[in-house]
Amino acid sequence: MLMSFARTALSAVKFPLWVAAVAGAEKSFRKNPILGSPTLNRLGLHVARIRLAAKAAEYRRGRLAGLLDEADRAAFDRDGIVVKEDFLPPAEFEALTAEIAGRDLEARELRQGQAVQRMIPLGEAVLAGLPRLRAVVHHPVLRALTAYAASRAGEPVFYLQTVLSQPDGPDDPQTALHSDTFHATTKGWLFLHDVPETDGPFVYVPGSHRITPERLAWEREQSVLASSSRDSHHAAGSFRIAAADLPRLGYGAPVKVAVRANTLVVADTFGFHARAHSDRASTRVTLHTYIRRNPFLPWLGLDVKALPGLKGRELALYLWIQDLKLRFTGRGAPWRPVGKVRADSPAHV
Ligand SMILES: O=C(O)CCC(=O)C(=O)O
Ligand SMILES: [Fe+2]
Repeated sequence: MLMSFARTALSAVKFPLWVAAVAGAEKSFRKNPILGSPTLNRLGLHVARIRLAAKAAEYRRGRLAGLLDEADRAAFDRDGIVVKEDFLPPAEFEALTAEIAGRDLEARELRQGQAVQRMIPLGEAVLAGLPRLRAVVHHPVLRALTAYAASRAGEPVFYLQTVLSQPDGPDDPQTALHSDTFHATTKGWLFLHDVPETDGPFVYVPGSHRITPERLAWEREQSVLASSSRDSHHAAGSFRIAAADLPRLGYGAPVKVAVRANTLVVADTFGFHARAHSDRASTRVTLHTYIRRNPFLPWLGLDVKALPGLKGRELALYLWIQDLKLRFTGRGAPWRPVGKVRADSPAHV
């Protein structure tokens, strides 16, 4: 009785937050009972959010288009992904990899199935000691591409990302084809060495960033069922899809983006993508970037995260909050600090 009263009282407090979240980037069908409501989604809540966010993204991209090379823009609009080989001049790329090699840097690790992801956050203090890397982080072509792909002019997050994959073991959830969220958003990688098809490259379904009537019908079906899905990622709003269902949505087959060192890949991860299963033990080191912000706002800038004091600290702030949460509630903070390590060292968790 007391418990049920406490639950009702808590829901009353949370209710306005759930409603407010509908107007933001919140995507979990399980955590937010409004977003997860089968009735509201049958009535079209999820599909309305997709449509509205897509309209807003199209409008914002229109205003960012001038920043980009015309060929890159056309490739992105068509495919949802841009692959730029030989991104840096060879001498600059060599100097970049030499700068990173042998450096011990403060890292975190997360195990997901047979894969371990390492993150070396690149805040201003770390970048001050890595001038070559700092120059890439501020590279105008990389900035323009990620901004256009994300349909945002805001400050991206950067970290050195290492993916350590094993061929056996429970499945890494990233190897299932999925869309990260319901709106345009970007992830980018500058590959610091070759990643052949056998070593767990990025996989993308070209054109799946575009909404087709069939995609919307599929999204509606998923949204009605998502809150009770047994797949926690699906329920959290990163919809999984079987490759066999892609043609029904008007999309082609997934493509493995095997790359040579010094290739930049920028994708809209509303489009379906995955990390290919690695056929052998492999270590994939990249400069990784992403931008995620409120998908409905029409303006490009006005990003609180670009304010002095917050600029470049989004990731540090996120990790700090996660650590606090772990300390006080015993939950959260899946990213374990592992001290200062080399980007290509073996896993610690
Ligand atoms: O690491 C990859 O190749 C893709 C992983 C992924 O799905 C993601 O980062 O959203
Ligand atoms: Fe993803």
